[in-house]
Amino acid sequence: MNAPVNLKAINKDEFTPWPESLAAHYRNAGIWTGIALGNLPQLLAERHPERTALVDANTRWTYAELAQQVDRLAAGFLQLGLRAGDRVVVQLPNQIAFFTVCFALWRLGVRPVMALPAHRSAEIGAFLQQSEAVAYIGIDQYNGFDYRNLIRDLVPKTKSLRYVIVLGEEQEFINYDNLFIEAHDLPPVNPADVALYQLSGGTTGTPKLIPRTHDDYLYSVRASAAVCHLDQNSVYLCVLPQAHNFPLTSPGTLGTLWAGGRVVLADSGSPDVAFPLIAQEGVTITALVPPLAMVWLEAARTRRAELESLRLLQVGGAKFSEAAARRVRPELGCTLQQIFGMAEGLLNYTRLNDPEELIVTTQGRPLSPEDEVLIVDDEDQPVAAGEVGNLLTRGPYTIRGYFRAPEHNARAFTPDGFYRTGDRARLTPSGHIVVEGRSKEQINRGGEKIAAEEVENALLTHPALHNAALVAMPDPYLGERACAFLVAREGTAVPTNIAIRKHLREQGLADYKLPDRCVWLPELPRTGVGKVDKQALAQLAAKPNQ
Ligand code: OOB
Repeated sequence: MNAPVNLKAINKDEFTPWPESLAAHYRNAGIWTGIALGNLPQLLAERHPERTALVDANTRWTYAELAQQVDRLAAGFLQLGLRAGDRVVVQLPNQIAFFTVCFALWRLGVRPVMALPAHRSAEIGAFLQQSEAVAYIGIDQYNGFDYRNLIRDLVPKTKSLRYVIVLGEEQEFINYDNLFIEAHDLPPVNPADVALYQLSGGTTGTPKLIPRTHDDYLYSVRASAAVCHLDQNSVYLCVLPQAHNFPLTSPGTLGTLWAGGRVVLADSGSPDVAFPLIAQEGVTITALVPPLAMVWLEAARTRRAELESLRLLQVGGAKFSEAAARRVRPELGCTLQQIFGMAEGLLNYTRLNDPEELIVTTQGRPLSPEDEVLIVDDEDQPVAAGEVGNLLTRGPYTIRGYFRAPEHNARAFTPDGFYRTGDRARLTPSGHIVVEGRSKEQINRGGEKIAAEEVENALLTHPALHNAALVAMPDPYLGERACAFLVAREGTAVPTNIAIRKHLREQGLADYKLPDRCVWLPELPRTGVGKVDKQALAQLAAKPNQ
């Protein structure tokens, strides 16, 4: 297929490689196959050209059509000026174009940064800056939001940006449809090199980019497809934002394509949209975050007949309560699979034939026999078997470092390459993981991750604020919501909560990061060493509104 490429010719500033002996082992054992992601459409089209690969609201494409369109767009990207190693921020809703774009970029060795439609100028600006992106690919409007305005404001602030490509009405930007030209041969891409950047849920002021290689990403996709028994008859419904690692790789859309199945894209997970699609397309598998799964359980009371074809419901991204998990099989008539994963790598799945008790009480076990999982105390010493501790991991698809973040990397990884997940967990005798909480300063709002520091920094730009701390408060529907504790500057009028939210929006923060509740205090509680006492604040936040 491809001429051999020099595996050593990788720019090591771009990511922290696995130790060479381990990389050799992964290659020899066939874990890393040496297939670049951009070659998948051609490879799959050779296997089953006429089968339907992708379906969205407007279009149905066979594998042959996908391969052809990807080749034509790749030629267009090349003619435009995109080159291997370039980085491109991609922000597209659940439509086929996302796959055409990503595969075409991968075909050239160009690396997409996987932004979500919910991101606003603060996030997109940070991704563009950090990645020194040469291009942004977005849509004209979606869900009442005009992405051209977002990028228009960022163009003058982003020196590296040369191309803005827009689906739909392009205005002064480059029209996406016009980029498709006659396909031609393209040089091979190094499969050991970075393919894309996923986004970290974050704990710090700026979101971190997660470099994933072709080899490691495809391994996680292939192994996930196998764990979920995907085959040509699988029909995967994607309702979560498709650039997120869960619906993209676990096994998600890419896993379904790998297995030769059919991917159905929807732009909403509401039962009114998703249930008729399940019935029409004969959907066999889908993935939800816990709050959405709760909505489906309620809707299924009267609409179960529409779910007839559904075999597997995956739930992950945040902890699914045991009580809700127990309802899935009897009320939806399908198998539940809990999945505990992270964009940095490690994926844990309950297996389809696990005893029901393990499926409803654990978050699964590691995908790969090569995954290493440790539960340690705060001194990195192993805890006694079955005890709760900090979860560390390393393996063939877990990163060894974030993109250009040496100081953060020194904290986020152990000297021997384990990633500190920031999750607190315990192991069952069967090796399944039960997530018991978190040590990282992050709020998990129904699967959407909020880095406390990022929001605190944005809050502190308000002229009336002296201090701010963001903590999680328990919520029956989302699991957690964000509560901001605020201290007003002396002598200033205390702003209204609406004014605070407006200020954060003006800072360009995505809506899901805005605090659900603001509490004003004369000062923030401190720990013995003088740090803000977030535990005390979390306890305060857990009390009902006074
Ligand atoms: C997935 O990825 P991220 O990067 O958005 O978030 C990762 C974090 C984990 O470290 C953990 O704190 C939390 O999300 N999490 C869960 C969980 N699944 C994820 N916490 C409790 N129970 C679960 N089942 O969220 C993600 C990536 C790939 C597949 C699935 C989820």
